[in-house]
Parts: sequence; structure tokens; C-alpha cells
Amino acid sequence: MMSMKLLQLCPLLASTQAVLDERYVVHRGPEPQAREAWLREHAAGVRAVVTGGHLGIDNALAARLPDLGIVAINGVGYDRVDLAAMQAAGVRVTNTPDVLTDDVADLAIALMFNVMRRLPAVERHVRDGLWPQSQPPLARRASGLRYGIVGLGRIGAAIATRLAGFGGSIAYTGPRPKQSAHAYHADVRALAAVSDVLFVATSASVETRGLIDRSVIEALGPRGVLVNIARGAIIDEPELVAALARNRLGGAGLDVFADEPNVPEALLSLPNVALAPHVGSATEETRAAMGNLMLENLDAFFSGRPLPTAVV
Ligand code: 8YV
Repeated sequence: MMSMKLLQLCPLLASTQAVLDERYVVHRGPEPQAREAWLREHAAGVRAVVTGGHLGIDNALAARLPDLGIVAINGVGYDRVDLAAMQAAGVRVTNTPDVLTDDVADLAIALMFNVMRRLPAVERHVRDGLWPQSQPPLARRASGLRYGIVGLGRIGAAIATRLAGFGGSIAYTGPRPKQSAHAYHADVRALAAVSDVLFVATSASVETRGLIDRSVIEALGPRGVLVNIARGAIIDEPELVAALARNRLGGAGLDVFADEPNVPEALLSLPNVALAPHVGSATEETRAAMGNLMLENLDAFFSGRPLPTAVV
């Protein structure tokens, strides 16, 4: 295993990195302008690629790695990997499900509170020394509401578990009803129309690209709040920004964006928006667990054992 050559495209937790460096000959992803020269010199013999869920690997790069056997994603999302192309090339793909579910669900709830209880703004009120002179504007109640969840998968279900503690009602949408006590709506617009807060927790795919469009945003309405911890591409971002700016949508809590790390300028100054830099899984505990699972998948691949969490 020592001489196995691996291409790493994303940063990793130091403890994961140390194990990776010890077990493999690791090449860090070359800068775009140096890519061609790197490929000419090093592409042959690269057996594995390690990448982030938000990053994946583009087909052009994968096609230049003639000995590639596995793409190990340090994340749950595989929307940036062309699974059909990988399968056709006989390349395995693994991800890190389950271990990040709770943290991502926690962040979804935190974003809802940041929007509705205006936590960043009220904290700034204290830090800026304004408390002795004034009270911040009133916030909005976050409990006892009608909560909608787009995608009742692992993360969506974990969001629902947390919301159950807040009273109110929970409904969801997805391609088909699940075994769940929550109300199912086949149509995302219909769900938005009966939701005060809509959580986007579905995976990104050709089917879900732009799913949250103008009509869904309008159904959610000027008092409605949208929370996205999934992928930016699921929301029509220009429509979202326009609706927030014109108060056609009540608020939004966003951890993910269409063109990360670029955030639409207009969002930065809007008071009804809570922003995070794609940190749903970014806790010490979860990143360590993700790293371990990613390493287990690599180990299994190179020792010919079944892959613990294979996508294809
Ligand atoms: C991470 C993610 O930002 O799991 C995913 O799909 O988007 C996030 O957990 C990323 O994958 C870390 O590498």
C-alpha cells in the first residue's frame, strides 16, 4: 500500500492528513495553471482521488488519470462526480454518509434561529455597546410553526426529529412518500404554500437543480423563511436574492451557495438573511469521523475488501 499514488483535491483535518500521508504517496491537487504540466509528469499511476463533496472531480481531469480506481469523497454529496462516467470507466466512488447527519441538521436549526430570532443582529447590539441606549427590533417566534422539509432523507429526517421538539407541524416533499407520520406533499409548491419555514435537505441532481424557483419562493411568501443546508444549485439564487431584497420572501438562512465561495453581494447587507460558509459538517468530531470513513473506504479498496460506503 505504501507506494500507492493518490491525488488529493481538498484540504483535510490534520489527523486525517497525517494518516493519508503515512499510507500513500500523496500529490496535492495542482493549481489550474500548473495542471497540464503536473498531469504530464504525474498522472500515470494515480490510483485514487480524494475530494470534497462540494468539489468532486470533473470528467476532464478523471479522463487524464489512466490508472484511477477510486474517487473517495470526504463528504456525503456526490453531485460533483459524474457517476455514469465513473461506472463506465470502472472507477469506484465512495462518500461519508451518516457521520455528518446530526451536525448538518443542527446547523439547519441554528440558521432558522439566526433568521427568526435575529441572533447575529442582537449579539452585535450588545457588542457595539448599544444596549444601554436602545433595544433591538423585535424578532419572530421560531417555535410552534408549520415546518416544511424538502427531502426527508437522513438529514431531512434528523431536522424533523429536532423540529418535533418545537411543537407546530411538520410536512415534507420528495419523489415519493416515505414511511413517516409527517404529511406528504408531492408538489414542492404545495408544501411551500403551507409552510412558515421551508428546509432544503435534498441532494443536488438534474431533477432538483433550480427546484426552489420563483413560484416556490412566492408560495412561501413575505413571512416565509427558507433554510438551505444542501446545495446552492437547488435554489434559483438570483430569484432568491431578488425576493429577499424586495421582501417577497421573509428571510433565508443559507449555508450553501451556487458559486462557492462567492456569495451574491446583495445578500451581504440584507438584514433578513443569515449566512454561513458551508460549515454544516465542520465540527472537529464530524470531520474526524468523515476522515476515518474516507480512509476506511480507501483501505478497503486497496485490500480488495467490500467498500463500507460505496456510491457506485
Ligand atoms: C463538506 C458537504 O463541505 O458532505 C458534503 O457533501 O458538502 C460537506 O460536508 C465537504 O464535503 C467537505 O469536504
